[in-house]
Amino acid sequence: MNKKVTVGQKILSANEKYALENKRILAEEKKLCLNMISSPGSGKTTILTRTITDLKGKLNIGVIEGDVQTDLDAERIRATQAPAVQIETNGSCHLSAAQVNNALSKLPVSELDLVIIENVGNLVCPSAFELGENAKVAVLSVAEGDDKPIKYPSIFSKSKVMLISKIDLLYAVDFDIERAQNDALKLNKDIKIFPVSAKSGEGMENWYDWLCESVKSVKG
Ligand SMILES: Nc1nc2c(ncn2[C@@H]2O[C@H](COP(=O)(O)OP(=O)(O)OP(=O)(O)O)[C@@H](O)[C@H]2O)c(=O)[nH]1
Ligand SMILES: [Mg+2]
Repeated sequence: MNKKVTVGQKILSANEKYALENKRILAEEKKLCLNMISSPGSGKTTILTRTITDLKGKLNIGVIEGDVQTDLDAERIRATQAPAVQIETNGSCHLSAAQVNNALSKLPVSELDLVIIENVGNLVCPSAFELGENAKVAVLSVAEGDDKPIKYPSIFSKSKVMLISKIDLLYAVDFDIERAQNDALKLNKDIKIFPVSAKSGEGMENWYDWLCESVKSVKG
């Protein structure tokens, strides 16, 4: 007679195993790790280069760059003197935890205060793959439209922070900040929302304060 045995333990996917391993490495070193997710071109790398430059002497930031092709973004980060590792996914629309595990081994993690992962530009796929981060940061530029939180709810539901970027362009586009904020808060009542412009610098201080506080709370 065939017996059915129920195993009361979740079988982890390869991605989940690597994500747990990344979490363990980062927790052991007491480093904050953020996973930045958005559509292509919302301004992720520009926000990172300005953040690294403005927080020089306050926070040491290392970056893992994910792109389908090229190491252009890692080069932009290295131009600020911060360490960066480029992952080219060669077609995949998101980073995997295994790729991040490999990139972490190439970063001087012990010398950093935080690691920021810039995921492949895509508002859908990256939200489904944990990388071992402490928090996801969604970026939505005003040029993309204020309906994006309700059209692509997964990433806004799972993120701790939403940066509304390129607010210097508000004069040129019909983007209702209040609507985008309210829709994101309906999906995720705890999400912190910071309207910013990496070009003019407007609003960036609020993002920096959140970063410094979060680094402090992970260091304990
Ligand atoms: N006006 C304005 N333009 C910006 C701002 N931030 C970025 N940009 C421009 O937006 C374009 C895309 O910026 P990136 O920083 O490369 O965007 P990204 O999200 O890293 O792009 P991918 O990595 O390709 O997904 C560039 O031409 C930037 O100069 C901003 O705050 N204001
Ligand atoms: Mg980029």
